[in-house]
Amino acid sequence: MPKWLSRQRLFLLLKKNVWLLFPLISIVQFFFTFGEFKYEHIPVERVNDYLYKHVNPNLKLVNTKAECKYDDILHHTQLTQVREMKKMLNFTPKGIMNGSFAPEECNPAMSVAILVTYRNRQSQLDVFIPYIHTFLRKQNIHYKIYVIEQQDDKPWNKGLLYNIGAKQAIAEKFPCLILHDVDLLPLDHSNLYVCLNQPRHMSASIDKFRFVLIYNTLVGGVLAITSEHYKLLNGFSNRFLGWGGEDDDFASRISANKLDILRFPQHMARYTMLRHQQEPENSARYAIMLDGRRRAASDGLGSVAFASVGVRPQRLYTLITVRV
Ligand code: NGS
Repeated sequence: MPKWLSRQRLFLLLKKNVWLLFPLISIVQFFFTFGEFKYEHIPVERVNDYLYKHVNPNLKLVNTKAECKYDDILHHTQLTQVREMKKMLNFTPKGIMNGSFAPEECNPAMSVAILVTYRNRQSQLDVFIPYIHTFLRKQNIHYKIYVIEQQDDKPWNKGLLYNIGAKQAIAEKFPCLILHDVDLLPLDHSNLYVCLNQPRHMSASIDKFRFVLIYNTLVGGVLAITSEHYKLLNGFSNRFLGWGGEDDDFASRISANKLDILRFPQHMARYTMLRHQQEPENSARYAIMLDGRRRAASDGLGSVAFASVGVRPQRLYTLITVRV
């Protein structure tokens, strides 16, 4: 260190100018995470080659209508501003029944079940539901929203809730599942809510993390996966009780089955996260993850256990109540 910049001087300089610390920390942080901005993704021009074009056979298509188009949506990147978000909450539920919607002007090429795991966050659900309907109704897809609510005071079991939601959506013949946190809102119109022919991590760029992908195998937040792949992986482990780890365990199932994790470019994958209190952390999560691969065949979609499950269709979503 040069003489004129002794440790004491540096300390005094910072002490006098505490405000300097904030830009300094941001600059250092920016350079440390810079590489992560450029995560690997499929170019928007190639998305069409990856689309998993399957509709729910229960959806009645009309011969006289043309197939819906998706190119314009994919190429029309448009960021939702905070002031527009308020407008999106003020909507009329035209065309929505039991949480399901299909476009009228054309025949959708893709059907998607959106699975939202939930407990005790009414204020977030009140924002999420109108917002996501307003967002999705412009996407030319057939979709249905399921809210899977854990209705007891036992530790949060997100993996089990996803398995129960997936079973219901698969029984209703949905070919594609989007696993969705209730606190995440997509910001860019071009983030098409569909499956690709490999699992897609959709929430790669969240404002809470300054739009940086925090690690490459992250699949938590919002993930699109075909029902066939979900079954192949035997879904989620049912053994993660409390916050954390179940998504990382799912990522290891993805790689054990030699599937990829695809992503859209950063600007398309932007989300905002609603503030909330986290479920208590699962201190055993790292230990459970250790024998993840050995357990995968016996712990998952094929072995869900619960005290009771109820399915209650409502106008804006189908509620699946679970007591574990
Ligand atoms: C990791 C957790 C994941 C979680 C991710 C992001 O540390 O379950 O953070 O969490 N893994 C473990 O704890 C092993 S977030 O800040 O978005 O809630 O999804």
